[in-house]
Parts: sequence; C-alpha cells; structure tokens
Amino acid sequence: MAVASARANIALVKYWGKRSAALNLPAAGSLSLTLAALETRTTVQLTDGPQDRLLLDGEPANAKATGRVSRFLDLVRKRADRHERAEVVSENGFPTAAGLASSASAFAALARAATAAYGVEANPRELSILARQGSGSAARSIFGGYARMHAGARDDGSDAFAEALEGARIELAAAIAVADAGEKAIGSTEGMDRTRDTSPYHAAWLDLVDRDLAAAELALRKADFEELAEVVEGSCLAMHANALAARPGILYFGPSTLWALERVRALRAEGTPVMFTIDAGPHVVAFTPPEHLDLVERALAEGPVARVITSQAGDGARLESE
Ligand code: 2P0
Repeated sequence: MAVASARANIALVKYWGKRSAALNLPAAGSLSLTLAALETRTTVQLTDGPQDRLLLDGEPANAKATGRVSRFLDLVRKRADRHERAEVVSENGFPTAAGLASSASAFAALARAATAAYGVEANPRELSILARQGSGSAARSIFGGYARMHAGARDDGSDAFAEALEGARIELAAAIAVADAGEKAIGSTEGMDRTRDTSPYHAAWLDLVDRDLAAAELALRKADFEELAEVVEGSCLAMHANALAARPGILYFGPSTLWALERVRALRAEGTPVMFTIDAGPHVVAFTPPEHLDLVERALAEGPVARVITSQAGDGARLESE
C-alpha cells in the first residue's frame, strides 16, 4: 500500500490548447505556483479483485472518474509489467465542488502513489510526464513553488514535462474568491478542443504564450511586481478572450468574477501588490506577497462570494508512506 500527497497549482501563465489528445500534449508551455492549502491525499492498494475501484472523498466514484483513473493506472501497470487491479482512495482537503484545480493535485498524488505501489522507479521528470497523461496541469503539481511546464516538440511526449523554476525573487501567497456554486462549467479538455477548432484567435494566443512565459520569468527574477501583474492578468484575460471567441463561446465568468477582478485592480491602484487570475470557472485567484494576504482576504470577503480560501505556496508531490 502506498500513500502520497500533492497540492494543486494555479497557473500564472495559462495553458489552453493541446497539440495531441492521445498523450495529452500541450500546445504551449505554462508557469504555475503550487498551493499548500489545496491538498489531495491518495492511497493505492493493489487487490486481486477483477477491476479498479475508486473512492473519492469517502464515496464510490462514478464510472467516468473511475475509468479515467483506471486508464491512468494502465500506464503504470504497463511500465511495471504487472496486472493487479487497485483500490484507490482519494481525499481532497478542499471543496472539490468548487472546481479548484482538483485534477492537478489528484493526478500528481496518484502518479506518486501508483508508481510506488507497483514498484516503478520514476524520477521527478518521469513523474511529471506520467502525471501529464492524467491531466495537463498535474505535470506541474509534481513540483513545489513555481513550476515551468514545457510544451516539448516530440511526438512521444518525452520532452513535455514541468520542472521547478529557480531564481524567482517574488514570494506569492493566494486568496481565492470562491463563487457560489452554479451551473457546472464546460470542462477544460472540451473547452480547449472547441477553442482550438473554432476560435479565430487561437493562433495569436499560442504566439502570445511564449512571450508571456519569458516576460513572467524575467519579472520573477528581477522582482518586478508590476511587470509580473501585467503579464499574469494579460495571460488570463487573453486565455478567456480566446475561449470567448470559440463558437459557441465559452464563458467561465460569473457575477462575482467581475466584482473580484475590479476589487483586485482597485487594491493595486491603492498600493497593495496584488494581481488576479481565473481558471476554467468563476473563481478569482488573487496572488499577493504573504504579508498582504490578510488584507486581500478581508477585501475579497466583502464581496458577493461564497468564501475566501487562503494559501501559502506549497510543496511538490511526495510519498507519505508505503
Ligand atoms: C492552467 N487550466 O494552466 C489552465 C488554465 C485551466 C485554465 O490546465 O485537459 O484539467 O486534463 O489536460 O489540466 C486545466 O486543465 O486539463 C488547466 P487536461 P487540465 O491551469
């Protein structure tokens, strides 16, 4: 039996678009921060049962989620040349209904626990490549702090992995303005495919990512907060502009999203170093240095949001026991 933990990450320079669905290869790189508070713990126990089983937050998972985990375990079994089925128990220490990047922490923890349970040796880069095949953003959650995902160019995906970004001189924490749970948003994979197939802005978006990655890394190394905020907010808004331009358009924002964006910009105009980003859902993530986190949390909590989750930067995936 192997137990592993991993923490979700939020991208500062966004991933939106795949170059291959089969190996889940991203069409461009991305840059993220792993967050301590968004933790998943996963246990993998080999069984002699006829099929894989998945328990998610104490409940048997549906066929879709179980199938996704089973296909992921097939990758590990193939490498191990073993055939036993597994019982997977996964617990999120944060509300999954909120859609907060739970696939990133889930597949990073599963990659770590499953390789240990099946006796597969894997270094962090190999774990990142494996986790990517469960969920693109999970490749980044193998690492703590800032992680840089490489799109790679090879067909076999061997150069599409994340690694820790060294030399950053801006420390960030996060306050997440969680919107009231509404309609379930369109999933990332479907949203990316529709955007690639129908948005007139997709090529321009892919061109922008490389420039934003270089600018964000430079701003982090120079400790230029204003420059970083401009790139991070720009990457987020360009990603959403691209998704909005798909047919039919994909709109992730809800009423509280716009309120929180304006609040973050007003705070920054008043002198608080803070910047926003938004994933494939209505929640707004405000990044700010740890010493300003309380102020940003209080400001966001005044708005039409369900709750505010705060987090410091977090560690990469790790084996807790085996
Ligand atoms: C990101 N997102 O960079 C972007 C920004 C959401 C918005 O990566 O299809 O669930 O499983 O590879 O990892 C969410 O995408 O997508 C995501 P798949 P995943 O964080």
